[in-house]
Amino acid sequence: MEIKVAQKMLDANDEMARHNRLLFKEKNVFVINIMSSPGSGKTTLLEKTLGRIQPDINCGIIVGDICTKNDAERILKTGAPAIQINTDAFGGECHLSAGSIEKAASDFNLEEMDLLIVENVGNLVCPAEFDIGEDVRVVVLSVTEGEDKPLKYPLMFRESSLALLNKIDLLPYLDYDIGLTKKYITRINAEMPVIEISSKTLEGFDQWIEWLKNRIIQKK
Ligand SMILES: Nc1nc2c(ncn2[C@@H]2O[C@H](COP(=O)(O)OP(=O)(O)O)[C@@H](O)[C@H]2O)c(=O)[nH]1
Ligand SMILES: [Mg+2]
Repeated sequence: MEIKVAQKMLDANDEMARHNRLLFKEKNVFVINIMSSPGSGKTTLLEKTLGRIQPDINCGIIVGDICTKNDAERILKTGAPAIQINTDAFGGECHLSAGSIEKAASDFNLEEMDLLIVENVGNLVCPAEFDIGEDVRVVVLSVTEGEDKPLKYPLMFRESSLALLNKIDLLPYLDYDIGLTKKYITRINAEMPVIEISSKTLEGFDQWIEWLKNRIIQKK
């Protein structure tokens, strides 16, 4: 009985994700779903990325956390409109659902938007299970998390179009084998590009921004 209820929830989410995808296509908005464990640097990445692509690209940001408006407040300082979803109101869910994205997106002027970036709830498991109607998924993994996370949490790496290896400025202080991480990522998703970045020093950002702009152009 419980399995049936869970299946119903997933079906309803898929239906809403289809609706979102059609809406975003009609409005010509490119949508990225950014996922990672808490603290890997998603919000910092967004702050620095927005600094590089605005005002050429009109952006909107949806951020998900169980509690607090901290991330939306950080994003608003970049000048981009930001909406915070707190899943506390839905029992503290560990992911954003297609329904919550539909509701948040209705507060934006999608006609004037080129790029909608969703920072999902920090978690390497649940967000990968829920389609929100995005065009691409980007997984962020920081070098302080250990090399083996792609093997332990394969779904997120299998379902993503790009992996960003963040915090490479910290490599001199760590026993971390970046080659091994890349080997594990390739084992899970052989086609996926991996870009090494630092959201602190902006190393690797040229490559990341180029990837992003190319994907936006491809949709138009
Ligand atoms: N050294 C270093 N610290 C970073 C980098 N990116 C983020 N951080 C720090 O990591 C912590 C968590 O970052 P945050 O963006 O809030 O992560 P989120 O939970 O994934 O959104 C903060 O203290 C950031 O300053 C990076 O590239 N290098
Ligand atoms: Mg954050």
